[in-house]
Amino acid sequence: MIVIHSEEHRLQAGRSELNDGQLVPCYEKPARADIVRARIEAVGLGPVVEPTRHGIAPLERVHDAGYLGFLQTAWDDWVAEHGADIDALPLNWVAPGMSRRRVPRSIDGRLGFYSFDAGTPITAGTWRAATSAADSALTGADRLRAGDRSAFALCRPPGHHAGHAFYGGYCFLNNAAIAAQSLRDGGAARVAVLDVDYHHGNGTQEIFWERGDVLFVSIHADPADEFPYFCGHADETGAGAGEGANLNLTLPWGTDWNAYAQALAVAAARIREFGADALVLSLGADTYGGDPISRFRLLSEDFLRMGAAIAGLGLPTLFVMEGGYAVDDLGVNVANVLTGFEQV
Ligand code: OKS
Ligand code: ZN
Repeated sequence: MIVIHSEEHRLQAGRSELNDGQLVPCYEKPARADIVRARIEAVGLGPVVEPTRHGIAPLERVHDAGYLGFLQTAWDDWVAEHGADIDALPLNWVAPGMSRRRVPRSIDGRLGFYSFDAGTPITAGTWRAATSAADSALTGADRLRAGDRSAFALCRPPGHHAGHAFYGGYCFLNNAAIAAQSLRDGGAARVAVLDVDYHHGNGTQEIFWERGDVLFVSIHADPADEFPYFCGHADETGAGAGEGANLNLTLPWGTDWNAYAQALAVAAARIREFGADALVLSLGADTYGGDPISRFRLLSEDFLRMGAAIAGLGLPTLFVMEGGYAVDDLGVNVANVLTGFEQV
């Protein structure tokens, strides 16, 4: 399978995130993509190619124009206010009852307006890195349209927490949603997005919430216990034309392959029933037992089984990289999904 990857990912290299009451080094760091690329080359998965530039139009199909404008100038606005020595992190958010009608003028206000956590620093290279990742996903969608059975967009920064007009959870542009919309615009009548990252893909859910043409299925840690906390519950099923086209499968801390495989079978059955023409797979490997910020217990060999189960759907499949922070084992775990898929 072809792998799409840009070196520009390393322009996103935040210094620190707020975690457990402390500023700690960012878990979402360039070494993640480097080790995945190295493993993919070692196992000879397929050629690694640069993304082609797709410009702003396909981003605007999914994201708010005002939000995209904010992201493009946020770093310069931050530097003008605070200097270039510190990454931009938000500190204030709206609570229920506060007005969200006006976009604040101040950069600090706008960081809070367009975000939902303090774990996602904006840096000098954030916009370029994020657009390179979106371009990788879009180039992967192009490959499916050209007839490839599968493609892997090795995206960094990740995307599934980014919504129509917000960032957070290390995500700025929703690479998977942008690719899914691109497949729709390219002629696929129905597209399924399956999110196997440990965390709920709240951004993807929000973007397709009222859409009956894009099915979103996510298998993740119960948000009662886990980030992003405020959505991802089983009773969130979509609205309007999208009623029933959103499926959240929540699992408890400590979940192993046995329980995970059962949820994956339920997800697969729903995707089959939906009758998708193409599948976008949000591929996080933070379900791994060794992940430093997550609490499932998958083993490296389980990711081979995951890939095989996904292949069983028989759909043109675009894999889009999301989370996974056990860096030493991340290459093996991600490559295992892809080789497990190819072996079917
Ligand atoms: C607090 C930790 C925030 C967890 C972000 C999870 C990112 C992720 N700073 N999403 O899939 O892996
Ligand atoms: Zn995750």
